[in-house]
Amino acid sequence: MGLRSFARFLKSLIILNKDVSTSRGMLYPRDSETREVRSLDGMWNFVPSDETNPTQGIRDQWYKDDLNKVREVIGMPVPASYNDITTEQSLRDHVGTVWYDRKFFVPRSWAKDQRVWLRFGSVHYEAFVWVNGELAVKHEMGHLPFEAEVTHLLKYGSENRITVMCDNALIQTTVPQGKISEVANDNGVSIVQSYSFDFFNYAGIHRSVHLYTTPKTFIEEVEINTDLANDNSLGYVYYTISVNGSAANEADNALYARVQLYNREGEQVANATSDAKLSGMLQVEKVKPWWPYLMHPDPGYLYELEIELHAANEELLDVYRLNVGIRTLSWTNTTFNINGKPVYFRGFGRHEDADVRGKGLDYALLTRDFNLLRWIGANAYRTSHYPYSEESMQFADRHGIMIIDECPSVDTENYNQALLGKHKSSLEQLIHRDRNHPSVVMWSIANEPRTQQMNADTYFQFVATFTRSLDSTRPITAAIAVPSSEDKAARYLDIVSFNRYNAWYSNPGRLDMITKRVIDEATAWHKKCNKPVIMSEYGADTLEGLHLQPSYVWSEEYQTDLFSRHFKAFDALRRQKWFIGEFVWNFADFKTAQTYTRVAGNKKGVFTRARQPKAVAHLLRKRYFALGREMDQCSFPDDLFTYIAEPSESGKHDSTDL
Ligand code: BDP
Repeated sequence: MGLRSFARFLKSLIILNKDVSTSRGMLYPRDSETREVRSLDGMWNFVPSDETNPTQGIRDQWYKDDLNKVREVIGMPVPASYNDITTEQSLRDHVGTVWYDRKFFVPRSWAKDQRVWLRFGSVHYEAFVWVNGELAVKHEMGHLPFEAEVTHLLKYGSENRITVMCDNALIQTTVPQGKISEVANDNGVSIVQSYSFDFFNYAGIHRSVHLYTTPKTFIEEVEINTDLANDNSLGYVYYTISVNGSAANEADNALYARVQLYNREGEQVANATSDAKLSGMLQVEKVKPWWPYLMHPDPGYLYELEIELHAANEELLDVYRLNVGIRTLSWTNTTFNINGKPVYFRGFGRHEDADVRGKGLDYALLTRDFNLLRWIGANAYRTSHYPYSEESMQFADRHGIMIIDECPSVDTENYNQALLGKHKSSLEQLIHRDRNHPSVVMWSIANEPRTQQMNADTYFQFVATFTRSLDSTRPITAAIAVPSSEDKAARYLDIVSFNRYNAWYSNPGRLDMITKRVIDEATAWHKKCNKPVIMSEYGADTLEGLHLQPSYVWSEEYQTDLFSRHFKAFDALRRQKWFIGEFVWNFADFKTAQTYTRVAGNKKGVFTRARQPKAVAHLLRKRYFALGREMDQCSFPDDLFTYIAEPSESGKHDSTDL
């Protein structure tokens, strides 16, 4: 790129910096005295488009009537990815648009004095939604919610139809990026989606669909910030409320909010009346701060905030409740602190992934996963490589699991203006959705971006500055795999995370080439950036049940030995103080695109895809609890150590040796 075109590139980035549209509303749907919520989850009708004619349904207006009148439909569960539900390869690998529809009734009572909203937890990747044949909303970006008011589109006291067109195509200006090409096959040509990221491009209506009502004038946004004082015995909850509705616009009708905070026992611990701008502060005596799991005997403490919106004449307009955890975050160039106490992350990279349902929300799986996180003594995970469900964020709040919240930018390359706009939009939507979760302690702005490339410097400067402008209360990181000597982006981060597969992708089988390399690379990052450092990925593919002694790649023994060599490096690094966390890749085995390096997917899980432990899980559990005890004096679970033999006086070997 010449100097002039580089200047042009820079200028266009600056212009685009102002160009990101801002999310509105989308509070998690909850019922209350003034709101009703109805789920549209269940069985929908489904039909894929022809891959060679993806826009046919739009041209032929399939949304104007029932889908089963235009094509033969099949049943499709919502929420779920559609890919693995049938036995057809053509649907598993389908590229382009698919259509869903279903009918539902809206009660007559909903016609009176209120608004109705239609909300999707996520549709991957792009969605068009019609209600009774009229366009209700369009949205681009997987893994993030969107909604629209549908009051005027509904038929009250009668049957309605909702139609969704979902497009899974990824190109160079989508987040994440992909490529679509036509390739010759035995019968002609086929459309092929390719992508460099290492997880299956599951698609469909991945999370719940809700209809919900609000009053005409209602609480549209709530923003919470918290603080602690006096040795953490006094808590502060700062709130800002935004209202949507005509009553808010009448000059003589100054609205106000009555805000009450309840503890876990349901007792009121603070209350306040807002100022005219609908903001204010609650002060909590003898506060119970939100602490991560194992950092405190009562982790994940949540209060309930009840917000009542009133008109000047005292009339109660709207009620909304949400959970609040009171905690502080701070960071330096060597530490990351919660409530003033340094944190050491013991975590995982993960995926939303399961047999049959793909990336579809599943409460049973979510509950099992959190039980496993607690069992193994982890205190954190990164939402690699996209935002996880809102329900999972609520679980993390309640269990005290710290979240590094990642936007869907993965393997970012070929930097261009359109991409930057969407990348920033993904962060805007993510931060808007997750800013009130105490579990969210860091934003990850990308995974393994190609930060050695031309323009990576300017591009990530913009992304980081934009992210900070939306939330300055949390540090920013990115998981980088480029060597520190070649990277151009880490200097814009607050905390440097790096991914490295010693003795796997580099020097496979060489367990003797791990410990020093990990120490050297972490040290190089700290020397270069003078920031806290995390190892955000390390691991080895491991076929459950494969045992080979001496350990050999793909065996359970190899995964165990490889982890142990990393632990040694982490312990040497911990002594340096600026090394603040270790994240295994991956929590569980997961599906990927088909390649000869993957056996039915990526097998780097500590747990199998069915969420059962591999041998290494027992080792990792001992380490994570040992770290918890060393740093935060947590107690050990009764079954952490298996009885082997009476310890002899000379060779005493028990849990205290850890
Ligand atoms: C890392 C990626 C992750 C992959 C992992 C692997 O961040 O998405 O799954 O490698 O290859 O580079 O297992």
